Amino acid sequence: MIFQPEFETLPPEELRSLQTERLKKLVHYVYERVPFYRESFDAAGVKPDDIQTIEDLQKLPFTTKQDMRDAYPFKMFAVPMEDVRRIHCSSGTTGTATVVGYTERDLQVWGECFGRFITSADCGKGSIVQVAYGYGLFTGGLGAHAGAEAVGAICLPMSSGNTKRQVQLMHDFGTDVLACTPSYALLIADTAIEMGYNPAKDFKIKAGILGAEPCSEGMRRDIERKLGIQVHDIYGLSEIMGPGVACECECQNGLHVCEDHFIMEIVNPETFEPVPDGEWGELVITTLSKECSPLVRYRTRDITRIIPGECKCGRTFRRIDRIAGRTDDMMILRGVNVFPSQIEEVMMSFPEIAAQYQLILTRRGPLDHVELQVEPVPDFPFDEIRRLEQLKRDLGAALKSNLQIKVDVKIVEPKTIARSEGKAKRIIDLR
Ligand code: DLL
Repeated sequence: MIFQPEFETLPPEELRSLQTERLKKLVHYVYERVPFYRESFDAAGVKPDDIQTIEDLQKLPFTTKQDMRDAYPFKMFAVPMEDVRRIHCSSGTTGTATVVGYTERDLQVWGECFGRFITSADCGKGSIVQVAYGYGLFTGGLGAHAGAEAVGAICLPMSSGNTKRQVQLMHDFGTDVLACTPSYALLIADTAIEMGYNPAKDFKIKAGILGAEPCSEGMRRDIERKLGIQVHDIYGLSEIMGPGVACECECQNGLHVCEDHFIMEIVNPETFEPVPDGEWGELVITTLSKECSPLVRYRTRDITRIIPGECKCGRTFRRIDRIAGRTDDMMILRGVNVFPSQIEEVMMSFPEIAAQYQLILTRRGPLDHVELQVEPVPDFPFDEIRRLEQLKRDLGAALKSNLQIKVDVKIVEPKTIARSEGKAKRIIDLR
């Protein structure tokens, strides 16, 4: 099912011309209203009228997270405060928070974007959407909530936490779709099983709209099997719109970007030159319809690629691949670049290993040292030392042959790695 076919299935040339018109308006809009953009365009020697095509976008400088921090709190707002209806901001754990404002229209567009994703999970009026993303300054909860309302579904605003209650209501109310992080979905599934349920059989639930953190194919299949659902990977970031930027359709073959509202570019993260479709690089996003906090060429630091070709579902919005990781999370182990998600993928090919892990980074002399802590699945005989040692050796060997990295594997007792109700903390950096 498609929520807004008039946009989602626009022929590619019409979509490009819609983007071009919106882009031309946007550059005037930000130049006139946001001093940061006036200064950065002037410094680059570009006037709004120089932007006539999508390719002209490359004449403009990038916007970075630091630029947003420098504008703290409201200097990037393009509307007067009386037109702002909501403010969200990042947690600010790694520096000054980035602040994003929403007008009434921004909130409406956000709901419509998320509504498209609920519809692609074959839910709508009458469906129960259990929102187990955190509510608050984090965009997950309220973004999913707005999506449920936009399609006329029944919203169950659980927020994160209270896991047994999540399970109970999911069962008793007959939830159709769960919206939360993949690691929390797994915790909900495991908790349901511990409570004596077989959610795949006993529960009505059929879909999960899971995102905000990387999730390997192996972990996705684990969640799908345990809950008996189809998982749709959803991507977004608070600087742009929270969860409303891109989502997988029923084909599960890449995430359709809401291209009527965003222009995406993929650039080489070192040279910042555009890369051809199909090649991996950093995702850069320009917002086309945001009124309060528009952004031009925002460097997301997320690594993905454009998947060439059409999707069978009929949507014409182009797709990005599942996010491999953030440039900030990339580890360089003896010269080999690796993302935690790649380690997860290898790990998840072992049925004896549970989908919970942590990477502990330390320094040994001049070299980085990585310890991968994993848990066996609950029915693994943890006291059989020889089987445990064998599993450890096999996983170490698989990581070496697949990723060319040497990682110290430590198998810890089941249920000792901290579970997450929001985004899982995979890396503990003690360097
Ligand atoms: O995580 C917004 C969101 C909420 C997205 C709910 C999806 C669902 P931030 O907290 O600002 O916003 O974190 C954004 O999380 O730059 C990525 O690095 C990462 N991320 C988000 N979605 C995915 C995903 C929300 N599907 C940062 N796969 C982004 C991998 C993701 N990483």
